[in-house]
Amino acid sequence: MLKLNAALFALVLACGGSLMAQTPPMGGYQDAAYSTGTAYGDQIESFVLKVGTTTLMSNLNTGGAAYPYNTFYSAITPGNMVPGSSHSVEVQPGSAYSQYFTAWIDYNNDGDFLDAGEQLGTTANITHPTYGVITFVPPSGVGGVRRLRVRAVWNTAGPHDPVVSYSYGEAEDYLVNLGFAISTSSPLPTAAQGSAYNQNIQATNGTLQLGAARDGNAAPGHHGFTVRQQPASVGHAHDGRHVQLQRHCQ
Ligand SMILES: [Ca+2]
Ligand SMILES: [Ca+2]
Repeated sequence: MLKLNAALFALVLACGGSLMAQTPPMGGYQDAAYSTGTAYGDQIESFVLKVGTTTLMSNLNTGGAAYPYNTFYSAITPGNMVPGSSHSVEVQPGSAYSQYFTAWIDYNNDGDFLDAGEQLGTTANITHPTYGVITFVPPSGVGGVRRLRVRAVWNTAGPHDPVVSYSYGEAEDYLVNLGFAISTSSPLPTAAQGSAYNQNIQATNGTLQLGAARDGNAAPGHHGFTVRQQPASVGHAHDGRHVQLQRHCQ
């Protein structure tokens, strides 16, 4: 096992098997409440998350969700953020009414958006079709999948509270990935008996845990890994590390 950072991800490699990234369960968040919500068109029309000018994830033209006016888009693949780099949450209000926006990320993964640094920022009153832009830099050393929330509030300047009830508006939650980004192909190729090969894995953050499955043969050393960590930032512009994994199947 090679620890790069806090234990939030587990990467499991099996001889001839597949490569998986496991994340902790994400749930238990108190909803962002509204009394009237989207009934008159106060809504988040479109959401985009960018690093620099590159779009990491987007959810466009969603209109306004019905009661309770908040939606957790858990099926959308989390955008792979780059800790230490400038990102932006960009949100467009519906055409009916202008909106103020505030966004958060639960960096410490404790089920709320109240800790220091978790409020990413707030916007002025934004009128369709303009996007409100909240720029922020996610900290290094977080690692893992995290909940992002953005909410629109009519006629009340931010920063807003992440959960208390406002009259008009809409909230949307997403998952974002502050863990390592795996640049290798998945599943791993199958090594022949007695052979070895190198597998390069790029980790931008978080923890890399390497384990060998024994596929029926419990003899010690039947499957083994040799892990070599190369210097940081080899061939890459961001703060990633290179880990070279050499797998032996005997
Ligand atoms: Ca919406
Ligand atoms: Ca928190």
